[in-house]
Amino acid sequence: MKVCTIVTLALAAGTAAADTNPRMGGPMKHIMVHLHGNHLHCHVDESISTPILRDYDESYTGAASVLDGQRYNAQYGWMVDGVWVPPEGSTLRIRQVDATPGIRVYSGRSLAGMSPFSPIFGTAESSDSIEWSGTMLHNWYSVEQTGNFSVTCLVYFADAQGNPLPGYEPGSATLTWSTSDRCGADFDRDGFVDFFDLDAFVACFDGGFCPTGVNPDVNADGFVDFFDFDAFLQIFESGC
Ligand SMILES: [Cu+2]
Repeated sequence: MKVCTIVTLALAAGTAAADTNPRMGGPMKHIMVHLHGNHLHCHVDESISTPILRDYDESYTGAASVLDGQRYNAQYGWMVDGVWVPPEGSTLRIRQVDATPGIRVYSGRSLAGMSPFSPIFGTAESSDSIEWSGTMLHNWYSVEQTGNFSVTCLVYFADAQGNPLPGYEPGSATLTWSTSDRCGADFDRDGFVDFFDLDAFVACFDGGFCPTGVNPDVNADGFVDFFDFDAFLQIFESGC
């Protein structure tokens, strides 16, 4: 099986890329914001499973290098739902009111294109709120430690001073993540990412033998379902 070994080593060696662009981490998970009368409302798309903060062992180009050595994810995206505009003289703001300690946030893609990766929501002593233009916004969330993480945000109309506009109710959304401690693609934990891992995952997913310390709930949402299959394929394809 010499050929197999060589292929395996090549795959393993090819995983630590230098100077690339960060990954969103999975499909977009939108926070839809709509206005009912004087009430802003947030609806998180629950059809997409809980995102996983992951360290891909890569180094990133330019401002994105703040994510180097971090577990991160950018699947959550703010979106305006329906046709409405802020009341005259006001702007939309998002304020982070609660967060698991250790979570850092960097600003996502603007209309112009590249993410600025500026620290926001209290990261590096930044303000706890940002102005939001209302175009789709995927901020970058990162952590160093493992565990479960969440943040809660309010969306509101703000006056010129940034204070909530009287007469309007803010919307609220809680975003959650978990981390993956190891190379998720190396499912059989033999130190290599190869087709044996795919085999091992399918067996474990189907209720058969699971390697020690590994469980088929790949996206860590508490359920073993098709989303885990999807999540594993994605991890497997992107390597470690
Ligand atoms: Cu999006």
